[in-house]
Amino acid sequence: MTVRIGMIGPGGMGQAHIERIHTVIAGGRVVAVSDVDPARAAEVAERIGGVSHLTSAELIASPDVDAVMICSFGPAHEVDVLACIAAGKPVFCEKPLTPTAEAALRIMEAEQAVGRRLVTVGFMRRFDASYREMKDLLDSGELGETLMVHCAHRNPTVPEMYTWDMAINDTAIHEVDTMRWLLGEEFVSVRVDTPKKTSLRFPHLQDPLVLILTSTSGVRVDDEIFVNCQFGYDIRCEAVAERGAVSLSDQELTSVRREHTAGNKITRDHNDRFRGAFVTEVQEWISGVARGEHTGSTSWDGYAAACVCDAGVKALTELGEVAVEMIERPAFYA
Ligand code: ISE
Repeated sequence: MTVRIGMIGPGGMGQAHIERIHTVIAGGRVVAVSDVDPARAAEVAERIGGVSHLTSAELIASPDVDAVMICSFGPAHEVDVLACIAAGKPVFCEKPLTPTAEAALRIMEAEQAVGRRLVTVGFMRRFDASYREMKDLLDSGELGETLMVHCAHRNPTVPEMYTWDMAINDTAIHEVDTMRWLLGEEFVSVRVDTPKKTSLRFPHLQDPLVLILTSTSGVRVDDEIFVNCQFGYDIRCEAVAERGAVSLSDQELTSVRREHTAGNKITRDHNDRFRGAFVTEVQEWISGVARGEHTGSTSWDGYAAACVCDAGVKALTELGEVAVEMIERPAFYA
């Protein structure tokens, strides 16, 4: 069976997904697209030999679409995810599921009302080979209890439309989700430290910043977010446990020695760094849809990450430690 996918918002991320679905991933095909810019939808549809719809509602309702991928701007996600749930269609929604926890709660309620897990959230780091190896080692218990995790998330630059809160709810949200998954725990509080600002980008941003997260068992995670670091897309993570420490390895497989230097390349962006993770993530989703099974992160994961980010955004404006407010996990998402 070929899963016929409708894509909403085929911008940079969406087109990268189309490319991998049509070249390296098996069992799916993007057959329809819609976009706020109808000219872009028409252009992408023509390129892939698909259909362009004038609205996302029309695409979701189409009998020729089995499952939907949402790659539009975060604030536009809720209405389309709810329409997919109402239509009973599996939906892969890029992160963030919604920009606020309140909106994610509405999605969870709708999904529970239909009684079937339909929503997968695009948290691709869970599919990255190095993070998976790190998790296997920590879960094995060989190193004892995890005590601290040091993370860094550096982007070369961001555009001017990147608002001050996005450092947390668009960028740090990756570590929030990955650390929840790695530790198997929720976070109870967030603090944001604000170091000296870089002079190399827009003054409206607090860049860099450091998030300090505390988990239910007291594990301390520090996360440096530096979105104008200039030199590359640099993702670092080291978990420190009672009997050892484990970190992500270098991002490129080879190291070159020449002209009195030795080193490896640093990736340029998330598509470059997480290429393999994206392929595994989307392949597992398509194969799951074909088998009628849910795979990947759930709406609960989208909600829980949004709760932590809401607290982080508050901590950035209020300074000091902010408690994470979260409902109890419904049995439906156990
Ligand atoms: C972007 O939306 C992503 O998801 C990237 O992975 C992240 O590095 C970047 O900061 C975000 O803006």
